[in-house]
Amino acid sequence: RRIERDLRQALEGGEGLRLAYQPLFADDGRTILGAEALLRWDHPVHGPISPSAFVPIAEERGLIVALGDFVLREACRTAREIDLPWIAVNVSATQLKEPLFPRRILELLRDHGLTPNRLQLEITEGVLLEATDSVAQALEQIRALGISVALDDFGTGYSSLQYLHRYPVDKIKIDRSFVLNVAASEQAQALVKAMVDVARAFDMQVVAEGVETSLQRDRLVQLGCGQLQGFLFAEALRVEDLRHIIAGHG
Ligand code: G
Ligand code: G
Ligand code: MN
Ligand code: NA
Repeated sequence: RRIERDLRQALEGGEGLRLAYQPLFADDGRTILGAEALLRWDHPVHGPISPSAFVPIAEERGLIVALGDFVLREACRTAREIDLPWIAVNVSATQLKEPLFPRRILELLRDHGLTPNRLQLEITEGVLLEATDSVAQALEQIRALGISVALDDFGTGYSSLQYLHRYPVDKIKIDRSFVLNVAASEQAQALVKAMVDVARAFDMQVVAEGVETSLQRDRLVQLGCGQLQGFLFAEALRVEDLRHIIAGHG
């Protein structure tokens, strides 16, 4: 496929691929706690292509490990460069299954002079759905190294509560489909509250993602979400823009 060839080329030449960084805020809505790295590809002909379109192709065509390595490298470089408290990186199941993955992460952290608490890995429930012993083992190793793991899109998968038991994580990110109605719907509020209660019981941090309005923010804070992410606060930014708002010139 043409996209595969172009992606290979982009990975080799380092052209067109870059990361954008969306900050996460404390529940005061002002303090920046860290940022999530989000992959962007500006295709020379087709323009911007979403990672939800090309990451699955990369998975299928055996490019995900190289692509993931690029993302981790760039993310670490930025965390160091602009002195971020931590950087969160999305990783796929294939990356986790790679036996050398934990070692590679350590190597990258060391190369960039970062302690393990400066890196967080985001996995989706889908990863746990098809989880094997090797995934469980990788997660265990990664957390033992002091790198924290967040469960992304929380609440959208199946029997998520089972998974928490079997695959402990440090943080859940409540999917934005719950956040969407949380200002108006009592049912949505009950669901968020239930997720916050579960998180407390498992000693996990809670992020609400996709926060777009101040009414949503107020309700989420009231329900106990300690971290907030969404367009209300900031979209995914270029490094220079993130550096700028961190420096307080927002
Ligand atoms: O940023 P955007 O909405 O385009 O992201 C679409 C999807 O792609 C999201 O689910 C996001 O988690 C995923 N994604 C973004 N960056 C990366 C990445 O570096 N690696 C992986 N595996 N997924 C990513
Ligand atoms: O699956 P994941 O949570 O990694 O997806 C991240 C994607 O969500 C990014 O592409 C980002 O652009 C998008 N996103 C971040 N904040 C918001 C928001 O407030 N509203 C909407 N609709 N999308 C958001
Ligand atoms: Mn994510
Ligand atoms: Na998400």
